[in-house]
Amino acid sequence: MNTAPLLIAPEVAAAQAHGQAVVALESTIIAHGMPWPENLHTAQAVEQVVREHGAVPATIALLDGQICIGLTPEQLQQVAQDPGMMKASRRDLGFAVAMRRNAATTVSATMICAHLGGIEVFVTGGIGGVHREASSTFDISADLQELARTPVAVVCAGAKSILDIGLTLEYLETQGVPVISRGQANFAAFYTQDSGFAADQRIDSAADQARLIRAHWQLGLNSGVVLSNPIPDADAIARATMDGWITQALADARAQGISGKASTPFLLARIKELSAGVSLKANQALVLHNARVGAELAVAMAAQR
Ligand code: PSU
Ligand code: MN
Repeated sequence: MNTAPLLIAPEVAAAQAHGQAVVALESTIIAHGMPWPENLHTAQAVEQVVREHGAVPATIALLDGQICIGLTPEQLQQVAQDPGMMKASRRDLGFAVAMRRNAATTVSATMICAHLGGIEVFVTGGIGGVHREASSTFDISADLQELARTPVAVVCAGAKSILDIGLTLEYLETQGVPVISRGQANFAAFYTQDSGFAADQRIDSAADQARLIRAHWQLGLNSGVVLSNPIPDADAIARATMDGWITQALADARAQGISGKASTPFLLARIKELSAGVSLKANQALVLHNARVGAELAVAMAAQR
């Protein structure tokens, strides 16, 4: 029985009642991953792309402690503009609900809320993962544990290249999380197409992706599934160029003592500065691409139900 304080938007509820495809979208990328006003424009464009490909978007955030599954245009703008939005992962949800806070949801929290709301497909930019130097900092994103325990398919452009992608994939393997790649055999690396590491399987067709995910869950393997979708060629940044900016941003973070949940937002913002905005453009392009692929997957999953 579900007693969570869920507020499912009428359009989302109607789609679910009719067995139509719904795609969950996260809000940390809006509140903490991109600057105003590009964050709002991107969030609006992502919802639009989901619609154009036959699914209903459900952007997820907490407003006054209520878990909103699907936001009005005004609420979307609030998430993009309110400097007081918390960044909520799994451990923060109870606090935000109890204290009636406004909170943006990370991949982990969005997976939880999507699952509570009966949504199977979720689109983000890039999942969190094992940070470089995690052996000393212990910084491993809560996204990975969530993927291990919550049955939602997460469409992403791989893991953010600020991370140790090899270790991130090892962690997902240990936790039994399938990592599917579309368009290429290798796992994607956010700003760049190729991480240099192989995914478990390459599956290009949405129908086949949907069948794999369904089979995984029908076996009672109640974990998430990662669908890696590389950034489009035209917007991809060369790995060598990227590596320079990442190295600099990581050094700056260390010098300024940035750690914990501030890490990822700091690094994304710093890389945007170092790249004179090129990385932000890439981030926008990859999330729009993920929106299309996620909508296609959700449509295929709905058709097979
Ligand atoms: N994808 C993006 N930008 C982001 C994120 C994903 O393009 O800002 C967010 C997601 O919410 C993800 C979070 O869960 O970054 C990872 O944060 P951390 O490393 O603190 O777990
Ligand atoms: Mn972290």
